[in-house]
Amino acid sequence: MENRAIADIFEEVADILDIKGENPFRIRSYRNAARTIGDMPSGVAGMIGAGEDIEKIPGIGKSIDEKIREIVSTGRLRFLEELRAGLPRGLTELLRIEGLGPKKVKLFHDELGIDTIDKLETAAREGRLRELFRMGGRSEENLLGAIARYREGRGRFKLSVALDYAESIVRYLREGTGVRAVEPAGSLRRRRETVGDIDILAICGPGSDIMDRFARYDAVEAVLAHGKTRSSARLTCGLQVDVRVLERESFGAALQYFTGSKEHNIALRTRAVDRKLKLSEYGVFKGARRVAGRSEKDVYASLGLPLIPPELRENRGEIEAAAEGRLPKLVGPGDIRGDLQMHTTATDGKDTVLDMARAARELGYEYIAVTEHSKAVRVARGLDEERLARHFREIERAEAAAGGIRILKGVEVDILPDGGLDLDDAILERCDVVVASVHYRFNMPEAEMTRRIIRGIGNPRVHILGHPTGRLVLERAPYEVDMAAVVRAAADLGVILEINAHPDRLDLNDAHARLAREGGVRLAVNTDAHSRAQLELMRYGLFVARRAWCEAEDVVNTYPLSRLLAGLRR
Ligand code: DGT
Ligand code: CA
Ligand code: CA
Ligand code: ZN
Repeated sequence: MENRAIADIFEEVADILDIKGENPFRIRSYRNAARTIGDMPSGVAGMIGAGEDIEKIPGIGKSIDEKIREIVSTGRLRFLEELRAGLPRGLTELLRIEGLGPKKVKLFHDELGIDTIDKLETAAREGRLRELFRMGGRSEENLLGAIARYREGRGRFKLSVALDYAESIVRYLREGTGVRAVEPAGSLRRRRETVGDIDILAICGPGSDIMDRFARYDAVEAVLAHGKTRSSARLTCGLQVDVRVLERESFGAALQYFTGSKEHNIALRTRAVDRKLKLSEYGVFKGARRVAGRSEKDVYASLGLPLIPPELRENRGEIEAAAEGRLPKLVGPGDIRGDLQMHTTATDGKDTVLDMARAARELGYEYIAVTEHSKAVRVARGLDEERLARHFREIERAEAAAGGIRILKGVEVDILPDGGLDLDDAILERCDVVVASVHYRFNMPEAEMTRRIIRGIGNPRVHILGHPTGRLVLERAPYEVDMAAVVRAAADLGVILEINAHPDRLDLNDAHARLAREGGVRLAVNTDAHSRAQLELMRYGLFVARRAWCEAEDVVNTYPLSRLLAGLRR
């Protein structure tokens, strides 16, 4: 059982207790447990199996410990099932709508009998929320927007969630009898920011137990189809997984086909037809003769193309670029030399500067920038000028102690609603790296937000615009901002745009990052880590950069330190 599945269970418990108006202390203990487990680098189930005492972990007490054991051994939590039974089914779903917390959900339910999204939508359209709760018409409109976005994203999962499951299922299936190869395909392999389902392809010898093995996978909740060449199951988290068994001779063609995208496949098939060939999931055929199929490389080669990286397969010009020999040489993990946004115990991070530096050195980095929040972010105890100056001394001490890694003095300074910055120029001058970000007052009209951001990065002390649109994947819409205008301003000013690698943010998204790259703007892929473990989230930002056609040259944290520093000067 995955940590994430366990964390989700506790999160749902907390939500239901919250709607029921239970003791806040108790609710918080479930939320803390969910966060602790979700953030843990090793599997809780494995730790229990190895006889480790997880009750000692901060955030996990005796009662949570018992519940974890129940979940790990039975795959479910009776307590949650009892809670669910006592509540209309739609209520917890309402919580998934952006801007709706347990208090509002409870209120809507008690006062208006709203227990489904449809009922909520009708009430908002009829202006009944406005009447009852003195909400403005604008709030109702926002709510309708949030409902529409929820419906669009429903049934989709964040890449990070799907990838965790997919990687562990692939590992598990590879250990099966007579299993020769197992590869994930679909949107997951293209590294889209969300995926609808997980597609897995396999090659097996005679007498293989792969499908039975798949059905026994511990996070499988229901087997939807169980065949010799195709099975399908739903996991406890709701994700659907398809497994297909293929012949070795056509495996490359199937991998190509099931990786998609559909749009890429259609364009590729047209190219095949133009060359009097037929492309299908079984291979490339000239009449009845198969001319390619064993490997993807052969399939593309038979169409006169080099292998196109899965991240580019969206029919956004990649086939033409491949044909003309101008595919980008995509940036990869091996190119990264540092990380230019992270937080420590000085504000809302969990680890000290020294811990972060040591962990970064373990990753082979040459440098990091420690970028605490500024004072406007009160919930994170953001730093004022004086505390930041003192924090710089801690950075110097940590750099000396860590040995062999440069710790750049940074800050993530807030862009205030009027576009001013939250700290004096004098202290910003002393920073090696200034990231400027928006953290509150998101709901401004587009023109105003665009002005705010452009004025913010217009301060010549700013190097990087942090998480430029403020969106949270499947949870919060980007703020209304004219990205094309921001890109033009960044290009003029020589400001770097961030791809925030945190899998909940991925902000810029792939389309915006590509717009920036093509507009002559350089990018920084930063984890925004709030703990050592989160430094490893870099890969999700790199997926976005790759989907945006970025080469190492486009990403400043691939540069050696001296080049980076020279480039940061404005
Ligand atoms: P998802 O699961 O919604 O995130 O997106 P995909 O791309 O994984 O789509 P999925 O799972 O429906 O199908 C996997 C791949 O199979 C898809 O990327 C391309 C291929 N495929 C599916 N349906 C069609 C089709 O009607 N035509 C073509 N050419 N390819 C298809
Ligand atoms: Ca899929
Ligand atoms: Ca599928
Ligand atoms: Zn931030």
